[in-house]
Amino acid sequence: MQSSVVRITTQSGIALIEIDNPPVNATSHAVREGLLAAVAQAAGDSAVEAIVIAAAGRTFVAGADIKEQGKPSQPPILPDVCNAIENCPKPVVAAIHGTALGGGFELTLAAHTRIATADARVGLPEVNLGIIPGAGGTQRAPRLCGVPAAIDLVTNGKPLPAPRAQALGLIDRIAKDDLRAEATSYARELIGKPIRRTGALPVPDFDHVAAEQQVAAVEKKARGQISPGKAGRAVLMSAELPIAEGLARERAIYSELVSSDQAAALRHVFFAERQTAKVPGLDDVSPRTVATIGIAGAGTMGSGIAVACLDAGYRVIAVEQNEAAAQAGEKRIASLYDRAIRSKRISEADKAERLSRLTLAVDRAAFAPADLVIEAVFDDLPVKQELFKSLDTIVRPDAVLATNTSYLDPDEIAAVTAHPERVVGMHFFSPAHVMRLLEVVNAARTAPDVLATALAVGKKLRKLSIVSGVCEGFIGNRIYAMYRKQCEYMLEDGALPQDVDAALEAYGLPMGPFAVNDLSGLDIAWARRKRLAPTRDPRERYVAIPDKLCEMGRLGQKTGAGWYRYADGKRTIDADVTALIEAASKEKEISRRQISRAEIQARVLATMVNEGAKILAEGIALRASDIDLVLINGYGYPAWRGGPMFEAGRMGLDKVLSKVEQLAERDGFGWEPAPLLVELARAGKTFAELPAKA
Ligand code: 3H9
Repeated sequence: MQSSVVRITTQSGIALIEIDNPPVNATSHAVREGLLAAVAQAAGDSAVEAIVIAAAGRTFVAGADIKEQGKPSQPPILPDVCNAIENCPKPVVAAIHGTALGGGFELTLAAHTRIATADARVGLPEVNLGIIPGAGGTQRAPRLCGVPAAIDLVTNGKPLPAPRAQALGLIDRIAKDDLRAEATSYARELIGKPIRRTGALPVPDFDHVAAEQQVAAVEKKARGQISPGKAGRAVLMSAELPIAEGLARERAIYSELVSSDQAAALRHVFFAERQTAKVPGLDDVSPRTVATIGIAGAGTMGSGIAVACLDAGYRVIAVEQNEAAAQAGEKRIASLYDRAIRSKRISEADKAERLSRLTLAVDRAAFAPADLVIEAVFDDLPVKQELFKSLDTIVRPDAVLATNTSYLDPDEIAAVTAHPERVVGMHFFSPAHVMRLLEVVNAARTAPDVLATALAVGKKLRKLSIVSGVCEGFIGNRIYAMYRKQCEYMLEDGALPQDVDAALEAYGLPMGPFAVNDLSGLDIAWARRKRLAPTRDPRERYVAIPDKLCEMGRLGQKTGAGWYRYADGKRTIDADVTALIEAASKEKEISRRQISRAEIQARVLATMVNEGAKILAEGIALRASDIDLVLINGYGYPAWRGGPMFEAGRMGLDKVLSKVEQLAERDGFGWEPAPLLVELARAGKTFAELPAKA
């Protein structure tokens, strides 16, 4: 047999079929072809008594080849390969190391037994790609682990550690030492014994009402994403249909979803995330070593950053202004860990170990051993400048200084230091130990290895780091500020906060912008508006409603009222706000009109895309897909729409441009169509077609 990606070797009656398709052994066409031929060869070879399927390199098979998805499938298709494995007359053992995901795990479910290394992980993450398992996962997994566990597995898409998978019945054995050798002796044990075919097993009894509720809860939580509900329902089907019919139905659902808009969007997100690691100019640059991180400020943000750093294994030195603030910070950090213990994410011992790496101090001199200091102090330029200046005399000259500012100019902060080249932005999102997004701000004088250090730390913190250039608000808050403005314009034009929120929640956002604003507090943006007031162009359309709310002491949930009223913590519509908004329209002589959900959604998308195009043209973002990831991971934009720049491309940029032109006509100054958007729309192109940055 000749295959460049699947090898077969036979020794003492055991055939070893080895998949070797770097980097992650995806089941691309050549692998499927090679595997099918290898299984047939082993089955027909009288010298072979049992078979081991294993993979070369760093991992077992990470799934079907995502690059092939959405294109016509070339036979043999993976379900046929899996069926051939399951029907093989000789015992087949799958030997798993690294990760066996999606189609990779499905191959092993079709094998007759599974053995894995203790650190291996297995799972069915297809829902994250907008599809359901398409090679038997939804039909074979429930036969091994039962319906409720299988629903969890296919709907949340999270991989399971091998020992957990073994406890559920998905894996039969954990290798103690040498996976290949133990898999081989396992295969030998099975010779002559009856073969256990997963597809022939009955689905264990389960509570049908509870399982139905489990899937209904998944559908409700999915906020418009189709795949999780479909995956859950496919598992339910396994209990109703014979295996062959179940497999055929699963395949039909898979085929329908794989060519859907949602799947295309989620594939875009998958590859966009992998792109973020590729930053021009950093190919041969090594990051500086970081073991100890200083954090200036242990308030809400500082504590969250501290927890993220402790979780990643760093030593942390947090400095507060006085004893009381330091103690409050320590308590806050401990309580974040207590919450993690209550939700069973960590143990008491984990908390103790993490806190043992934390030092709290009131003297900045404590930062001396830090390799990196991240400031999370009040977002005020003189405060941050004074801090950075003082750090010059405390930390080593090669220690990196990072500012967590959301709106200030890192160049102005760097300018007061002796070594501006070691200053970088690390803009965390609150709560910093939870939110996955990190904007890494490449300031004008940031040295390449300093940028690389911030990215390496971000990776260790398991954040999705997106490089941003310097501008007011960086990528995320700059777009957010514009879209918030547009939402406020809609209030004057005729909508109410609850209309805008409902329209955007229907679009897929977890929470509308006015509800979010109430949650985070209206005072932050108020302070910023006051700061920008002297330089605001008088030609700009300005909505004074939020200022009025702030002046009335309505700062959001914390004061019991903002855009809404919060009686007993429950959000209710407030007639006073409606009256205030109607009065604002009247004052500007705007005749209020009904604004449809579709119009609200279109105006928001147009705003995001127009500002995104400006950000791209200015070189603030490296690529359009980075903008998509910022909006998805920091602002709740639904991943299944692929992000605003992708969504715009799908709809056609000409359509988005005509909406932008309407905004420009109505809202005037600051709303001019971005020249890049105009250029691409006229050429019939999308943002994805822009050449990559060198
Ligand atoms: C499926 O299986 C459907 C079936 O049910 C139905 C079939 C009929 N395909 O992430 P990394 C590339 S759907 C193609 O940086 P890590 C990736 O783009 C699939 N390429 O490494 C990158 O390339 P580049 C279900 C893939 O160590 C390189 O490999 N499976 C695939 O941080 C390294 O990736 C999944 O959803 C793929 N399947 O993480 C698993 N996977 O260097 C998806 C990776 O050019 N994969 N690449 O940028 C993962 O979760 C992670 O890649 C993994 C490794 C954990 C495996």
